[in-house]
Order: sequence, then structure tokens, then C-alpha cells
Amino acid sequence: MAKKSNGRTPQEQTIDIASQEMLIRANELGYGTAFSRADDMKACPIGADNLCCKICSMGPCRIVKDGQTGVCGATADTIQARNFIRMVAAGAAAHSDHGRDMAFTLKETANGETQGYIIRDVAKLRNLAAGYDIPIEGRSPNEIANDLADLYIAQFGQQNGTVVSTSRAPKTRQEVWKKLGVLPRGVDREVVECLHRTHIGDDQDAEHILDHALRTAIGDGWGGSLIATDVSDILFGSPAPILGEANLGVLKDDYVNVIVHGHEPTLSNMIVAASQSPDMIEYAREAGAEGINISGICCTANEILMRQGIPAAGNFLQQELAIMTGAVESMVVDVQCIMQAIVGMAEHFHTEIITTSKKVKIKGATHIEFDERKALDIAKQILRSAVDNYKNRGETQIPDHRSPVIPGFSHEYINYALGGSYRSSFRPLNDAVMSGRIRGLVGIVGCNNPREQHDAMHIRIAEELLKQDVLIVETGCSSIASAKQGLLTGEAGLDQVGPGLREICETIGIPPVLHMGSCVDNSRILTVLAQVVEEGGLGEDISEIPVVGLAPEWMSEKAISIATYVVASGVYTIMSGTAPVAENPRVKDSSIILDLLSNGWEEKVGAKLEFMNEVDEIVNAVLEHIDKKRAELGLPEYNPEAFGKSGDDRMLKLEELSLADRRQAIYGVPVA
Ligand code: NFS
Repeated sequence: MAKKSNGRTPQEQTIDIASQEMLIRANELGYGTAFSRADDMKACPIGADNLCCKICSMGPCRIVKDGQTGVCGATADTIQARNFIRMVAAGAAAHSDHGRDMAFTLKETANGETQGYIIRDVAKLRNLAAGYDIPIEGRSPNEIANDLADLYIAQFGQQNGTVVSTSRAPKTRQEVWKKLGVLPRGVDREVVECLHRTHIGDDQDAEHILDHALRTAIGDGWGGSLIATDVSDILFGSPAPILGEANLGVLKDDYVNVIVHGHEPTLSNMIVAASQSPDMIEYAREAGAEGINISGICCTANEILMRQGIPAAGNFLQQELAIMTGAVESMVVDVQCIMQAIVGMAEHFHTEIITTSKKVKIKGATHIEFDERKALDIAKQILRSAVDNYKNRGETQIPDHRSPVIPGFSHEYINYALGGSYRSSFRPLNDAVMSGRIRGLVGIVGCNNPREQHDAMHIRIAEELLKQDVLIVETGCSSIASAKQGLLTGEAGLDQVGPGLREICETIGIPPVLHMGSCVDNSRILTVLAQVVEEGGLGEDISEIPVVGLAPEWMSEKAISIATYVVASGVYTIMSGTAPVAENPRVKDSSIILDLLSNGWEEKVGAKLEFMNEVDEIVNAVLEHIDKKRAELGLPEYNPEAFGKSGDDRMLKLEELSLADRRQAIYGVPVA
């Protein structure tokens, strides 16, 4: 078995077989990857605890023993709180700037200034607009979209008042925020204030700093991210279940392979459309290929997987590995989660890395700047250059591993699936939780981190919770991890789930793990929870629902912002791996921050943020919390014995009987 000299074996680095195959190849060829670099470079221990301050040039200061402060006198808890909120600011900025760009694309589309985009989901547009008191009767979709776009664009630069989309949170939750003074005024304003407060000599009270982290993150989850999701649905359609595939085996030897990687759906959707146009197919055939095969990595993968069934080549840690197949003509990237290392890896192969965002260039990559006004032309230009590169392809090694996946569980689809078109409702979901068929709900979200075993935590936690009748919703790289392991299809997942949850999945026809989209689509989880509250029976506020949020392999600042707004929304949240702030046993004050994030936030917003690393510990904490919330609501104690005795299970048993015995079993009396 190939093993890096000072690192883990590929099997220790990832549980994903396709990735193991590529890591073995990397070792044989002597190419470094994020996995080997993580093995070769230990994380800085002071930075890992976030006990290092470099916000001014009197430092950098590092706090490594009791009583020590920065040159300015900043204490450990102040330094950690400042570092934490700066991560929230960066994460919120990334999500929200994406949302802003989407809102501008909506505005330009409404005014006929873009190429190839249309308003696809008129119903969602009208519903949203009506909710914000934008007139809809007798107006064209473009007129309504123009007004909604103006309203949304204004939320970013708004100075006073409240970000309008926070009104979609339950009233009780809005009251909690109001009382605490953390209703965001404008998305950008809160991000800027994070930077101001953490400049040398400003806010030096950890608790006060963290209050503003809540405010900024709410502006992300219920503001920028929600806007990104809304507009994506309006322009590209609200997702509904569709069959797709996931893992490196979706690459095809006889096709020109183009991977879209990053986050924004604007270019990727256009590349998909262009790849299916007859002129591009013809162009590829002339080059000797069967056609153009598009697949995705990271959240771009989720955006096109859940709307069009375009396959996902992999999650975050597979970006370099995809290039190592030797079968990728172009990797087209936009923003976020793009490792600079892909350019170096591509140099070993024929792959061309193409950057497309005005905001992102990578040295050594080709830059073809995207412009919504010429979207289709640019998409075709990118594809032509990929086709031209096909002739340069050398030896390939595509792992023969791919799994079917059914993504597309938007808030709107779940509403429809539960009740049908004429009585769409969350009632059956609430009832299932109330009866105990579903013990509780868990959202598993977030990244991969090469310091952990790739995909392992996502999958192990999901598998354990499914056995306990916990319904799971997923987004981001977590959902791609589950997709690769076959947890996102009905049949494949159901033999692994508890009896009550299985009944529900079979009745409604859903997998036990619901793929809800990309990371900005965590906003879908928020609006689902708001509707669960509205439906009644599970409390007056999100904090009363038996629900937990998990980010088992997080690595990005966006994940910190997400965790913060999920907690701010009232959901107990656990992150694993490297905690963004940690306790150093030699620095007493370093425990303050963890207490503020857990007990402090529980007092303020009704939910804790905690950090744990063992699967058993996490699963126990989740179940304990769910059962506690069930008890507080006066719901029956969870009892798996009570379920699984009807439906398909009974039919399967009947099938084993002779016809006469079967009739006896059904009618209770012998029937000739
Ligand atoms: Ni989320 Fe999506 Fe993945 Fe993490 Fe990156 S792709 S926005 S940040 S790594 S889940």
C-alpha cells in the first residue's frame, strides 16, 4: 500500500474509494495534494487556538501563559472574540456578496440586459414580492422582478431599519433579536462594523463583540444568503427531485470534460446550456469526442445538480484529485473554495484552469471574465477552448466509482411533497415529529478538511442518526459526501434507518437524507424551520423544535458565519475538527470565549455553539438535545418499538407466506 513518508495512508486520509485511488496515484507520481500538505505541515498551535493577535504592528502578539496580554493589554478572551468575529465577517461577506451579484443579475434580466437568462420561477417571484408588499396584480414578471431586485439590492447598503427578509423568521424569533438589539440594519453595515470594532483600540469586551457576531451572521443567513437562494430559484427554477450522480466516475473518457467549480450558478448554468447546444456538440464531435460532459465541484456542483441533474464530480477535497484523472480539459472557477494548488496540479496535466470572476484571478490560470450581458457567448468561448484542448489529453485514470443521487429538496418541494398542490403543508412533517416516528431533525452542513479523514465524520454521524429515526437535511460538501455513499436515494438509504423514519420516507417517497442545495441554501433550512413553527405543535419558536445543526468537517470562514446564524436562529449547533477558538490549559482566560459561545449564547438566543470531535459524543449530544426538546414540548418519549409494523414492512413479510396463509393473515380467517 502506497504511503507518504511522513503521512497517513490514502485509506486513512479519506473514506471515499475514488479519492483513495487518486491519492495512491498522487503518491506514485510524487504529486502533493491538500492531504499530503496537511500531513507535512502541522497547524500552528497558537493560531489554532486563535490566541494570536496581528491586528496592529505592536505585535503580532501570542498569548501562551496565564495573565499574559497583548502589547496593548488585550486579554485572551478579547483576542479570541476579535478573531472569531472577523471570521464571521469574512464568511458573511462571501455569502452576501454572492447574494448581491445575484440580485444585480435579476435586475439586469428584468430589464432585458442579460443574455440567455429568463425569469423561470414566476410563482416564487410573485409569492416573494407579495410578501414584501410589492404589487403583483396585472404586472409582468419583469416588472415585478425589477422591483424585487431593487428591494433586495437595497438591503446590502441599507444604513438604518431592518434587513427586510428577516421578517420571514418566526415573530417570536424576531422579538428575541429585537430585544437583544441584533436585528441587522444592512448586510454590509454589520460586516463593516465587525472590522471597525476589531480595529486596534475599539471594542474590548468579548461578550459585546460576540453580540455583534450574531447581528452580522443574521444579516448573512436571513439576509444575503436568503437573497442568493431566492434569486437563484427565480432565475434558474426552484429545485425539485431529479436523478443525478456523484463522484469522480462521472467523468467520461470519450467526452470533453469540463468541471465547473466554485459557487455562483450564473455562469455554470449557462455553461450547461451551451454544452447542450447543437453547434457545441458538433464542435466537440469534430474534435473526435462524443460531446461535452459537464460536472461540478463544491457548491457550483450542488447548484446545477439539484436543478438539472448535472453530475457532481466531488466535494471540496476532490478538486485536485479530479485534475489527476488526466481527463479534465478545463476547470472553470468563479468564487470561493478554490485552492490555488489546482494551478500547480494542472501543470502536470493538460487541464486548463479558467478563472471567470472579476474578483478572482489565480496566477498561472487563464482569465476569461464573465459578463452576464454576454453570458452565452462567453460560455461558448470557454467550451470551445476546452474542446480545443481535448487533443492534448494524455493517459487517463478515471476511478470507476459513482453513486446515484436524488437532490432537489427545496422548501417549496417539501411543502408540495407533504401535502400536494392544493393543500401543500408541513402538517405531516410536524405530525411525524409529534408522534415520534421522526425523533427529531438534524442539518448536517459544511466542508471537508484534510486534517480530518475526508467525508468520514459526515457519513458516520449521518448513519448513526438515521438508525435513531432522525430525519437529516444536508447542504454543501456534506451532501456530496452522502451522495457518494448512496445515502441520498430512497432505496439505498432505507435499510439503514430506524422504523419510524422509514415509514415516513416510504409514505411520502423521500430519501432519509434530504439534499437541500449549496451552502447559501442553508437559508432553505431556516425557512423550513420557520414554517415548522408556523404549522404549529412544535413550539412557538425555532428554539423549541427538536432540531440540531452540525458542521463536522468545517474549514471555511463561511462555516463560522453559518454556525453563528444557525445558533442565532435558536438551533443548538456542534462543529467538529479544529475549533476556531479553543481552550489552552495554560491560559485560564481562554475558557471564557467557549463559555460565551455556549452558555452565554444559550441565555441570549436560546441555543449553544459547541465543539466536539468524537462521533459517539456528538451523536449522544444530538439525541440528548432532541429528547430534551421533545420532553419540554410534552411529546411522547421516543419509542422505536411503536413503529415499523405497517406498510411495506408488513407487505414484505406477507410475500414470504403461501397464498392461503397470506389471506389468513390479511383477513384474519381462513379464506379458500
Ligand atoms: Ni460551504 Fe460551498 Fe464546501 Fe465548505 Fe466550500 S464548497 S459554500 S465552504 S468547502 S461546504
